[in-house]
Amino acid sequence: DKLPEVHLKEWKAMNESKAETMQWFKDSKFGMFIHWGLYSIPGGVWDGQKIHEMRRPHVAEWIQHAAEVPRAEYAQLAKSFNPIHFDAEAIVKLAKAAGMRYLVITAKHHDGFALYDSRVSDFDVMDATPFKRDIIRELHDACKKEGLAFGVYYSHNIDWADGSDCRAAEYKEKGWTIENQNLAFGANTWDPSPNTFQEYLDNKAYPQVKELMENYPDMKCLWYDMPWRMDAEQSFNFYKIVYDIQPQIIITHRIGNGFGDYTIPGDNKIPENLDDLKKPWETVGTFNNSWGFNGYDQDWKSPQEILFWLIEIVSKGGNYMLNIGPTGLGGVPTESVGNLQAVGAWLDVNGEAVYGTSKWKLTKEGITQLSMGGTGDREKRGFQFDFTAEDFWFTQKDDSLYAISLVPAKETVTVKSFDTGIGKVKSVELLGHGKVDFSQDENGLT
Ligand code: FHN
Repeated sequence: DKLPEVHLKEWKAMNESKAETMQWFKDSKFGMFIHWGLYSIPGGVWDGQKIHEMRRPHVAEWIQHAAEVPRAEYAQLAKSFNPIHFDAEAIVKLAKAAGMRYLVITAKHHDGFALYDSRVSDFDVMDATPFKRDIIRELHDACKKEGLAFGVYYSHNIDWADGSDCRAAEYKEKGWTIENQNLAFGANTWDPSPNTFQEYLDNKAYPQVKELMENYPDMKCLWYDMPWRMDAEQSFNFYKIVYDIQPQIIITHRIGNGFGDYTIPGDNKIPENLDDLKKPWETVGTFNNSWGFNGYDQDWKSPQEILFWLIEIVSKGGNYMLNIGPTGLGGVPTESVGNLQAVGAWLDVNGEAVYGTSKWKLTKEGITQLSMGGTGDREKRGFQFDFTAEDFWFTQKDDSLYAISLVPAKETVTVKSFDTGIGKVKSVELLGHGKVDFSQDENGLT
C-alpha cells in the first residue's frame, strides 16, 4: 500500500515467473551461507580488542562499525587480501557432502567491498587486492559444474564505504545516535562518505546488482539484507533490476517494504507462530556466534545441534541455511568441515524424510526444547541435547509420514501421534534399514 498501483501490478506479474524456483526452494531444505570478505582478515579483533568487548552486534563482519575504523584505514585491508587457500570446488563439494542443496555467498557485505569484478567500483577483489581472482565467478562456475544451486547476498542499504553512511547528518538532525541501534542501526557516523544516499544507489548499488545479474547467469536467489531506510520505490527498483535480467530469481523479504518472495524469520531464529508466515521461509544460522570468521570463537555447533536446527525447521516447513566463515586465507575452519560431513552422513541415510517434504498437522511429539534466537550471544542459544528415542519431529510427502528421531532406538519405540486416528498404516520402514514389524492402536504406532 506504500506503492503506486502500477508498481503493485507489475510486482504481482513478476511473481509468476518464479513459480519453478519457489518449488525448488521449498523442496531443497538445507543450504550453505558464506560470509567472506576483508573482515575475515582481522577475524573479530581490532588493535588487540575483541569484538565482544566492543558494541553490538558481536559479529566479526561488523568490526569496522564496532571499532569505528575510518574508511581509508579499513580499505588498507584489501592490500593484504590474498586468500591462497581458497578453493571454490572444495567448498562446493563440502556443501554437497553435507547434504546442502544450495549456496549463497556475500557478493558485497556492509563494508562495501565486492568479491567480484565490478566496473563501477575499485573497491573490489580485482582492483584492490593482490589476489585478483573473481571469487563469485569461481564459486558460480564450481556450483554449475557440481550441480549445486547458486545465489548471492548483496547489502543494498548499508555500505560503510560509499553508502548509507551519508545519512549521518540526517541522523544527527533527528537526534538519533549510534547507540540507539533501532534508529541509526548500521550507520557509519564515524567517517561518513560524501555521497548522498541517492548517489550511492545510482552509482554503486543499482549498477552492481545489474552487473551481478549480467555476469552470473542461472542464479536461484538474491539475498538482500537490512532494509532500514529504504523507501518503497527504492526497494521496488532493487526487485525490478533482478527481474528484468533473471526473472526466475527469488528474493528475500529483507529487500524491504513488503516486497520479496520469501521470508527470513530472523537470524538464528526458528519461528514459533507459523500462521504469521505468509511466504516460504528460511532460517539462517551461524556455525559459532559470528557470520564472518572470528578467530577466537570456538563455540561451534555440533553435528547434533545442527541436525536439531535442521529438523526443527523442516518439521515447521522451512529451510535452514547454515553459514561458514572462511578465514582471511580462504580456508574453511576445520570444525565446520568435520561437523558438516557428519551431518551429511546422517542425511545420506535419512534425507528422504527431509528433502521435498512439507509440514504435517503436528510438528513434533515429546520434545520440550524451545526455539531460540540471537546472533553473537551464546547465552541465548541455550541448546542441550537431551532428547530420547521417543522424541519425534514429523514431516510428510505424498502418502508417507515421517517420524524423525535424533536418538537411535535400542528396541521398540512408540509414535503416539500415529494412532488409529490417522488411518490404517500400511507399512513401516526404518530408513537405511528396510521394512520393520509394527502394530498400531489407539496408543500409537509401535
Ligand atoms: O548485519 C547482518 C549480518 O552481518 C549478517 O549478514 C546477517 C545474516 O542474516 N544479516 C544482517 C543482520 O540481519
